[in-house]
Amino acid sequence: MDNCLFCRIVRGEIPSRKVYEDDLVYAFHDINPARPVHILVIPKHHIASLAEVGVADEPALGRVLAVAHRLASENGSPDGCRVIINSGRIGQQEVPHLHAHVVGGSDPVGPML
Ligand code: DGP
Repeated sequence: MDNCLFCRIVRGEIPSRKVYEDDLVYAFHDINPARPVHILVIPKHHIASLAEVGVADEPALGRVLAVAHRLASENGSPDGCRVIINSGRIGQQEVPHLHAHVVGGSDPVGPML
C-alpha cells in the first residue's frame, strides 16, 4: 500500500528502530513505548486488520506469534511478555496495518499493557 505508514517503514521510506526482519515479518520499537520493552511485529505485506485476514495471510500471522517471545527476551524482557493485537474501532486500532504489540520489561501498569 503506497501510503500506509507501516508499509513505508517496511520499505525503509520512514526510519524505524528495527529489531528483526525475515521474509514474512518486520519488527521495530514502538515510537511511543507503553512499557520498557515495546516492539511492534508486523506482516511485511499489507493487511489492514484482523478483519481482513485471509488464508494466504496465515503464514505471516503465524510468524508474528512465533518470533514474539524471542524478540521480547532478546530486547530486555527475558521473563515473558504480553502480545496484544488491537483490531478495528472497538479495539482502538490506530494504524491500519495489522501489528502485534509485544510489551514487557516490567510488571504491567494497567489492565491492557
Ligand atoms: P494501535 O493503536 O494498536 O494501532 O497502535 C499503533 C502503535 O504504532 C502505537 O503504539 C504507536 C505506534 N506508531 C505510530 N506511528 C509510528 C511510527 O511512525 N513509528 C513507530 N516506530 N511507531 C509508530
